[in-house]
Amino acid sequence: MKVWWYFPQLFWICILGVWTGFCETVIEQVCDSENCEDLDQVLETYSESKTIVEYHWLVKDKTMSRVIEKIVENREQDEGMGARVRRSIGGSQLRNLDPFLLLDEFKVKKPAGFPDHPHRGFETVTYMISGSFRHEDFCGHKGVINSGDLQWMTAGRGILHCEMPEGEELGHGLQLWVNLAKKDKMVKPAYQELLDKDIPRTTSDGVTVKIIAGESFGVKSPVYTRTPTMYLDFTMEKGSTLTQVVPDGWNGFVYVLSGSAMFGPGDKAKLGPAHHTLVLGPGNTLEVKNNSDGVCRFVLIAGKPNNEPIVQYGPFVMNEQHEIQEAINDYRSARNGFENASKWQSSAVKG
Ligand SMILES: [Mn+2]
Repeated sequence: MKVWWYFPQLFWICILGVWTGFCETVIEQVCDSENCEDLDQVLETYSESKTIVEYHWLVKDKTMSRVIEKIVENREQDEGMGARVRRSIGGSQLRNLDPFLLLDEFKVKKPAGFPDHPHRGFETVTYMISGSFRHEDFCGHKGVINSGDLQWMTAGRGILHCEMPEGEELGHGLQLWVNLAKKDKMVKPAYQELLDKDIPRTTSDGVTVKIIAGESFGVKSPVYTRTPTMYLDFTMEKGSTLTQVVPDGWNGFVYVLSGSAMFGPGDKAKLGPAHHTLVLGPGNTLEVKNNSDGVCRFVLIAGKPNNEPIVQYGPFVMNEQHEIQEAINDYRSARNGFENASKWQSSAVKG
């Protein structure tokens, strides 16, 4: 047999080696938190996720540029106790966009805030734009996230927590709710917290991107997403252009934080002004051109749909009605994940 016959085999062995190494790096970072899930379980779930494989295959696929299917203006509304919120996903015009249940741009100043409340069945992702927020939960997990920091919280089977502004400054940020697939709804709660300085970012030709989840310009986020998710924070200088891969089959949207730009291909491009949500049509890339007079900042969020029934009752999101009743009963009777609920109060509530 000829020597060259072994070359393809060696190639695949190398690929496997690199892939395994990458998986281990991600898992180590995920498990930094003490409240963490069983490592083997995380690894198993991770290996089922096709996220990274899909990204690479896309390069070989034919490019299909996504057009903007729907544009919704998100007006500021009162969320009680002085919190001001612009609801992107989760409002009356965009009930949900599988796997996303909600995206809020919040502006909260003391004494307003979000005192003790439960969650079950999904993840809450808090990303601070400016100011600080204090977080405290019923398992003793607490901390402050500051401007640019990220907290990716998997509520799983149950979290009771409070989220309050810290200091006198206005707390300005985004909160995204990512639904969990049926198989993950009752997992043990987990946290992934990244300081601003630890979130990977890159700049190229007037485009700066912070990679909160997924991949952009060949740079990957260390955040592990049970539901394959992409979350990118773009700042585009005047005159800059961008083509970003958004995996085929994923649902995606853009939420414009400030400035404006044109989204979509060529003459099909549509204007995306600040505080508007742009829902992406099918395809595998998104083209953006900033031909405005200033800088445009927006987040691009996309995820693999679960394609499962969604039954939501406030902070509980399950697949069936009876599971909602169970969640309410579990919370009230402090069981099945809500064990500490009856004896816990946050320091904000206790005063
Ligand atoms: Mn919450």
